Amino acid sequence: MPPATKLDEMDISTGKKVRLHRLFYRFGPGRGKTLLLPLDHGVEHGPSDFFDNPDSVDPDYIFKLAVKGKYSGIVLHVGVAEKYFGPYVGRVPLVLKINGKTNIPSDAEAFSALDASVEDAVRLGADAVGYTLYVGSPSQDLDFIQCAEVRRECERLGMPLIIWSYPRGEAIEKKGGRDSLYAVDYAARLSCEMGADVVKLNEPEVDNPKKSDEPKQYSGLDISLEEAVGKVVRSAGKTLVLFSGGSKISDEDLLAKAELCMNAGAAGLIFGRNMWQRLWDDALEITSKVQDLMKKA
Ligand code: FBP
Repeated sequence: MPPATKLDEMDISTGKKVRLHRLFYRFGPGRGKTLLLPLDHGVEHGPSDFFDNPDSVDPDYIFKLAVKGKYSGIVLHVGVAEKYFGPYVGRVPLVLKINGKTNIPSDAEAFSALDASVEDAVRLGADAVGYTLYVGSPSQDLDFIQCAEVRRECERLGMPLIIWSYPRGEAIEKKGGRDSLYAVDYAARLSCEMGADVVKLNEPEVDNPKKSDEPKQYSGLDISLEEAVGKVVRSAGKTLVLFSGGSKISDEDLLAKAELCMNAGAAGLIFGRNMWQRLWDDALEITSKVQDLMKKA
């Protein structure tokens, strides 16, 4: 597998480098790897995600986990950042998620509207902004325009842009599904084309049933999961790739996923529900195991 892109190889402004340095070297596993703890689920899924571990409804609890677990950063929407970040300044970096949507309507025309700005991120002392781009959605034209405005603001203010690159909508379902290699590979490449410094992807599936409209280059592929993950990392080019955890899975499966992604060239992991849906001691234990394997990768 190709070595992951290093910060020094990225042609980015000094402001972006300073901030990415905190996320990839100063906090968390370091040595160019990042481990982020997202808490944007109150927007994306609503409070139902907090039922498994009732303590997790309190953002202060997630902050304590982020600090004690030595995460590289915590990902929040503006309201939670404004109300809870103060006591934790300097103890864990902030990534401000600046767009979002609820899961109440269907994903057919998925579009994530801005609820904050890059200037809010600067004001709050964030080290990056997060932006969700719905790849292949009928609303992607609007999304491209909104994303381009955010990118320009990021350039102006020296703020790294992390794109959550999510294939969504009926068209992608016909062409293999949102987690197919075709979809995730496209999402990886698109994030680079759109100017992301970092992209967050879901792990591609390699054993999903073939769909009739799937492009032939992908329907004929017979590759392992590790090769598929390596392929999407290459498609992202100099955009650093993070993989997400998804819904809660066993310790064994989560560690295997983390190891496979890191070995395939990922620059990091963004694991939310798999961490804070576990009770405190279990969450710290799995965090430390993930950190150990990231340090070795
Ligand atoms: P998880 O590790 O909990 O999956 O969090 C990563 C993340 O990208 C969150 O930032 C976001 O809220 C969530 O996944 C979206 O998940 P889904 O695609 O299942 O709606």
